[in-house]
Amino acid sequence: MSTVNNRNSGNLTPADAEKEVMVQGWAQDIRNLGGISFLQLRDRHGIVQITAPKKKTAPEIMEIMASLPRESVVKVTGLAKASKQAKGGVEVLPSNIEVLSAAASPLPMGVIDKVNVEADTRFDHRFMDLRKPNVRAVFEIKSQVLSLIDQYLVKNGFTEVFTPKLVASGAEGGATLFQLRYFDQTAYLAQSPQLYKQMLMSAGLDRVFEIGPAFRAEPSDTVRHVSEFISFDGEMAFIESQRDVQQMIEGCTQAVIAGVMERCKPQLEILGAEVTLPKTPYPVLAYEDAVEMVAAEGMKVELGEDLGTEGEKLLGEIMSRQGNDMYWIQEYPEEAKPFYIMEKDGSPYSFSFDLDYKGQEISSGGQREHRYDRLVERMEKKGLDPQSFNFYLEAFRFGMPPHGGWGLGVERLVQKMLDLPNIREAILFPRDRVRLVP
Ligand code: AMO
Repeated sequence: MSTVNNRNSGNLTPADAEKEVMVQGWAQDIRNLGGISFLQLRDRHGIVQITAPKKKTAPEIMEIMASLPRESVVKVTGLAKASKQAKGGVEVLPSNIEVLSAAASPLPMGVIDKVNVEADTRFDHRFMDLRKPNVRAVFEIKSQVLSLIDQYLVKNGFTEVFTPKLVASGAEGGATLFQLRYFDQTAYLAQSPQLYKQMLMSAGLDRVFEIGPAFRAEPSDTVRHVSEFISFDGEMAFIESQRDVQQMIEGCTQAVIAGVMERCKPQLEILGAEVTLPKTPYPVLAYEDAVEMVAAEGMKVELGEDLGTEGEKLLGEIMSRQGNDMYWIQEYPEEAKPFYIMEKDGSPYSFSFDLDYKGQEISSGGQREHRYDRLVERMEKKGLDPQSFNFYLEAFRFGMPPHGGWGLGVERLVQKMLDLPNIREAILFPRDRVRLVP
């Protein structure tokens, strides 16, 4: 008996011709034409055609082919044959078909049908939606993004850390905190690793990064806000200025985009996405200049206010006309920034920045206030009770180096890199105000 070669359906090539092969996958499409039956078998790597001419195929197999519901999972053994008609130049003549899991019908949504399916239907049946190669490709790319981030930061002397997601106080404002019962106390889901990554600067870990879930009770229903996202955070001690932090992010985002262009060619082709490497160095805009630039094009933003979604978009268009996809906005008024950001003495500004990519903020950060007294002052100024941050403040009383860092929304980076219309396309099971299932 000849050896059976296990193959991924999409990986069979004409070089496999005349071999006994075994392939498994989903029955994407079945055609029974009387004298011959065709089955398009799909797996993660692609599609192979199973061709069953009635004259050369056992009647039991013809019967299975005739009654097999679409999207069932099957295991096919047979002879691989070179074929000019079949996709990939090879087909399989089945000597055995085993139905591993028959799909019920009707299907909740089609996988290959060209009909436009509502986003809600897609997210309701995400397991089915993800069977589409273009939907799945985004997650293969996202996985590479995470591995590239990791590689870049480790190369730059960072230690990967994991901080608690069940916390006693929030760092990014009370309005977006998810509250829950924690035995007999009140706890919150972490909005960011902010307080912990700063405490680790006092611990001497020097350069840390974390890639993990962050939770925000975002009431806004937009294409760039969700209530659970993956935050890529970094913190660096002994910095001279926020510029040190910005250089690290810039190096990292460039390495990630270049890495995706190199590693993810098949996925980018499936998506029809053209990724280009942003121009470096990323231009630096002062916040007030950014406000003026959008004002010159007819959009009024009050000084001290956020540019807002529309302002960011317009600024993105202006910068894109100058060939810039990525740019910094800095010199934000200290009033607009959280308590942990350092004030620029003698001015209303702060040592903070945002990084925008094609008209959308993807990261923000800055130099931190590491002086205990000044930090407490800033908390009080922002109406916070320093008492409830004791665990954090203590780390500033016994030797805290100057430091700074950033938070970057991984899905926003993926969204903008691939020009996806909605951040939810970069999240397997998105969470927002109206979605908690699946
Ligand atoms: P910030 O609140 O700006 O800063 O968040 C950092 C980055 O996280 C992403 N992000 C989101 N992505 C999707 N949905 C949301 N609801 C959402 N909220 C934020 C964005 C944003 O730029 N502690 C600081 C960072 C620091 O200073 O180190 C912080 O969390 O891409």
